[in-house]
Amino acid sequence: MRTTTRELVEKMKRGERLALAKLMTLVENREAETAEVMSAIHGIGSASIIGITGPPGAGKSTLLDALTEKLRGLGRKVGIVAVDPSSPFSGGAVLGDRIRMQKHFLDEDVFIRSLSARGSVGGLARASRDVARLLEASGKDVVIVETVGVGQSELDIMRLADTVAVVLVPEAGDTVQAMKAGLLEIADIFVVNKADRDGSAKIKTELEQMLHLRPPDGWDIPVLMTVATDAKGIDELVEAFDRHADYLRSSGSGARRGAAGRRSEFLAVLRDEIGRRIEGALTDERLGGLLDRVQKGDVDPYGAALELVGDRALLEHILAQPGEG
Ligand SMILES: Nc1nc2c(ncn2[C@@H]2O[C@H](COP(=O)(O)OP(=O)(O)OP(=O)(O)O)[C@@H](O)[C@H]2O)c(=O)[nH]1
Ligand SMILES: [Mg+2]
Repeated sequence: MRTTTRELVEKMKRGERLALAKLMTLVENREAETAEVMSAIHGIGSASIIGITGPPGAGKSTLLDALTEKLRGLGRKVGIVAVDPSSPFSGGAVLGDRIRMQKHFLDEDVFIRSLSARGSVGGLARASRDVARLLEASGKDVVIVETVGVGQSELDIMRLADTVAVVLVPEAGDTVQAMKAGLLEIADIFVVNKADRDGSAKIKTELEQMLHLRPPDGWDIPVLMTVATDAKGIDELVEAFDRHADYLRSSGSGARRGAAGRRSEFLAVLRDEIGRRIEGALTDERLGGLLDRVQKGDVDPYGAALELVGDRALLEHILAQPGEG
């Protein structure tokens, strides 16, 4: 690891916000040093990672704001990751969040980071998880990850969370849409926001009926009602998060999730690192020569790939690449 990066990690651990922000940028861009940084911060800190997702405009950001206020009142340090998988830019929604969260800007113990889909979706899910880890290592007690929308990418991102809250609103068809999108599978807590509007009792009943059909697994998914704009129902929400954290600890379910997460993380990093080394060797004579023959059509891509994995010397040579890229 470069000295500057090591220094950044040390500074971040001491609570320096600028160092934290720089490390986040490095990790978001998936720089070659990401693996070393993540390895260096392993096991540092202990935060509850909470995911908040749901359809656009459900009030997730407003809820997050009220939640942050409440958590700060309890003396907990809060990290926030606002992820927008649909936009390659730091777009409108995220900008809106920034403005909304302004009252927390002067609070040293709140750190807000926005991430957008610059690279692949898989890359975004990993960047989100790593950014959440950095926040944990910097001493946050709670890290909240908000995603916009209801697609596969949101589901992937939500996998990083210990507890997932799915936010719905009393609008026709919303429940059905959410179910189709697979939100029922990932929800640990349902929040019916905009409970000041008509139809919120109905959607709550609908959800509870649907949840009854699930086989019992030790955690009864609560359906809570909130009015985020008036900070109503926030105490109950925090209480539900704490109960779920207790459940994860006492049931062993948290440990199982952790093991499964570490497994897929390890495999993903391994693929990444090997991929980097291949990229690094592309300009090299031996792999380059094979690539050249593929490009000319002299060998078919499948055959060439199989030839490569059968060539131990070439494989070893590739794996010995520095892996910059
Ligand atoms: N009536 C009512 N309006 C609300 C409530 N919560 C949020 N809103 C309004 O709903 C709109 C959307 O709120 P956001 O917090 O931006 O929703 P979001 O889910 O973060 O939106 P995206 O990030 O764009 O998906 C805003 O105009 C809020 O003021 C609520 O409890 N009741
Ligand atoms: Mg939002």
